[in-house]
Amino acid sequence: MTKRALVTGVTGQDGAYLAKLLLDKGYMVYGLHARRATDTLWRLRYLDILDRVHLLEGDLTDLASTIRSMVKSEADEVYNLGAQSFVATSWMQPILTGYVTGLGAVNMLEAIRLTNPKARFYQASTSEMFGKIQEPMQSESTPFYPRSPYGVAKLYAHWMTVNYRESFGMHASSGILFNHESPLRGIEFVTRKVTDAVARIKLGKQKELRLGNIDAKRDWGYAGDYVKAMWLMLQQNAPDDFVVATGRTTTVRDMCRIAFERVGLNYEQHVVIDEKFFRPAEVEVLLGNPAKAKEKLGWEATTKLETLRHMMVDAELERGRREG
Ligand code: NAP
Ligand code: F7E
Repeated sequence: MTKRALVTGVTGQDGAYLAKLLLDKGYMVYGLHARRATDTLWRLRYLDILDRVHLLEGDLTDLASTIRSMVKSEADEVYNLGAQSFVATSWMQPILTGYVTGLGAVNMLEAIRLTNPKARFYQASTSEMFGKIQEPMQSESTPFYPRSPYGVAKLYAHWMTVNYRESFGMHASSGILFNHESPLRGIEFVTRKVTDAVARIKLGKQKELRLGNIDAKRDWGYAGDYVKAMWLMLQQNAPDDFVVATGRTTTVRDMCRIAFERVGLNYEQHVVIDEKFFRPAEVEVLLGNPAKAKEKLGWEATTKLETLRHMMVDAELERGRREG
């Protein structure tokens, strides 16, 4: 029988890659699609899957939408990727972030509980929940200490996922994913902001790149690898929580250097530090321990940061040349 999946946030970076993965596995894929005045379907077009994903209009903050999406999709597996996901914005819109990123997950859990409690649920949790890190390498047992309204909202959604699992016996799993990037990353996130600038500088369209705290360190992986871990979690007999990471951490500065070097440029001649991009409270360093995911899911990150940076710079150069 054809398996059916519902993906919230299907128009986002991970939603697009996950939808592609599921389609390739023969799933019928439904996507919750929040109406916007501008075009948000470009990633589904980029992966050439727009006509194969069944888009269901709805918003995570609207319980009727989540119930209707469950009824219409008759999903066996639900991946909750929808969120206000930009950390910096979460200080400007903390309440909206709470509604979408926190309560939105509960709307989805309630919709499942009311319509088909046997459906399996994946919650997109995040390394931002570790925030001010309590251990040098963060695993499933590391205490949380979120540092932004986004991290706090995600922590609420995470514990609600655990709670619905323990209270109602739901197959609800939480993937604590560290930063993962790709050519489909939103332009406001630092890896894509850098590769966009590298291409524009190389093509003579821009001179400088303004950044905030380039001493921050992140454990960066490739989104195409990470969506496989999401799927694997829902194929397990028992629900559980997993850290998904590479186990290597790098400064924003070095990540930048690698990208500029790809086109023969020196980042030091182009990067300007701008206070505007500093955050009210910073997550200084993140480094994940993916041992449990390797042992139980057989999952491992396979794309090195250098390969990822080159992939993103090359895609950006091609975009830049196409746009003229
Ligand atoms: P993304 O590109 O920002 O995508 C977010 C998605 O959520 C978009 O499709 C967006 O739709 C949708 N959305 C926003 N508000 C919504 C609402 N009110 N109702 C329904 N949908 C709404 O994020 P991503 O990088 O793919 O990440 C996917 C998920 O994983 C997110 O929950 C994120 O917080 C989490 N996460 C990401 C990372 C990472 O490094 N990428 C790491 C850990 C966890 P529009 O396009 O219409 O705005
Ligand atoms: O920042 C520093 C910034 O915005 C990374 C989201 O997917 O991953 C992402 O959150 C670091 C931070 O990602 C600029 O201060 C310096 O230390 O790319 P980012 P993030 O905040 O780590 C987690 C796991 C998620 O769950 C989130 O949804 O880079 N940084 N200068 C800058 N960051 C940005 N955006 N822009 C700068 O100019």
